[in-house]
Amino acid sequence: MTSHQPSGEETGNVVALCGGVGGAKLALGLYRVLAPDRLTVIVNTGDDFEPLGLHVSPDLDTVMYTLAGIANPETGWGRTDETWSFMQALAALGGETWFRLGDRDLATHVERTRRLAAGDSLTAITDEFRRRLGIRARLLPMSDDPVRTVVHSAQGPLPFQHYFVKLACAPAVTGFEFDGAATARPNPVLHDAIADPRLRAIVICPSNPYVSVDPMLAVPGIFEALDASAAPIIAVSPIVGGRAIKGPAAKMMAELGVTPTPAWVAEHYRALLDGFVLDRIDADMIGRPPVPCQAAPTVMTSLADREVLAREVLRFADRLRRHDQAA
Ligand code: FO1
Repeated sequence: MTSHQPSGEETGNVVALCGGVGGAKLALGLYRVLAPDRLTVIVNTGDDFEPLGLHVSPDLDTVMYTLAGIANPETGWGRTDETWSFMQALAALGGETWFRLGDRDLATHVERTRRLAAGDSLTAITDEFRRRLGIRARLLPMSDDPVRTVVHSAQGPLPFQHYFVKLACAPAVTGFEFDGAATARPNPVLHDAIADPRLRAIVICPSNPYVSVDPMLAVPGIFEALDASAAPIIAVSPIVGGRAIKGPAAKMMAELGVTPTPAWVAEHYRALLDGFVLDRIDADMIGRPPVPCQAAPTVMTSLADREVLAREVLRFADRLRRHDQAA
């Protein structure tokens, strides 16, 4: 197990908005280059669902396990050194096993479900889990209220995990809906984190714009809080060379009649952005998005790649702020 600790050389507070596996890589880079307790990660909970009566928060757990150094390196989700006795026993009984819960991972869902039933908030439970796992960053579910992403598709409306895992993203998408978002309240400490006058940057991680970032922006008050922040807001493109680094983002774009390019992603976030980071292989597109752009190595294979990108994003934020102050 690689234990991750903040190294302390980068100063200032940073807020990151993040979905699952792809975004968690940059969140880890930021975590490692910043001083302890400087990073706040706001995480999508639109993917949450209740298989087998358990409350599973896939993106929260992916970020939590990643920062704790216990993420499964092969899948990116779930825990390392996992065993599958529970799933095997469940299969033998004819139970539903398309969504695979490992034995160690199960403990997270059982304890979360128990505490939610006892009246604790998802924020309080997540905070205790991260503290017990030794994580010195704040992990904030976007809301304590239930929001559920529904994928509209050629097969009709599908709950997110049904589309993503059970059907392996095969149905062509026609749109998205975030059930519950309209009446959901933002995480109770999110506003203070974003309004922090010492905030160095707000980073939209290279997550899926449609199903990881849009559910967060659909919660009333989150877009407005971001928009009002004095800190530079920078998004990192999840599209590199016309393909998604991870997951179905490019496939979804094509099905919705959009050419998957970094420029489209920048345009999608345009109302919020101060800067946009695209991969070096897309450097010829600099100037196309209507915001200042920076080319950087965005494909994060190694731990060093995550740190390099995190530093590049912070330097870019600093340049944008200086430019803003000089203007
Ligand atoms: N993704 C899969 O593709 N198959 C699984 O069986 C699966 C199980 C699973 C269990 C716990 C968890 O926290 C995540 C899990 N994921 C699984 C990943 C997850 O559903 C998706 O990666 C995200 O929702 C998309 O960000």
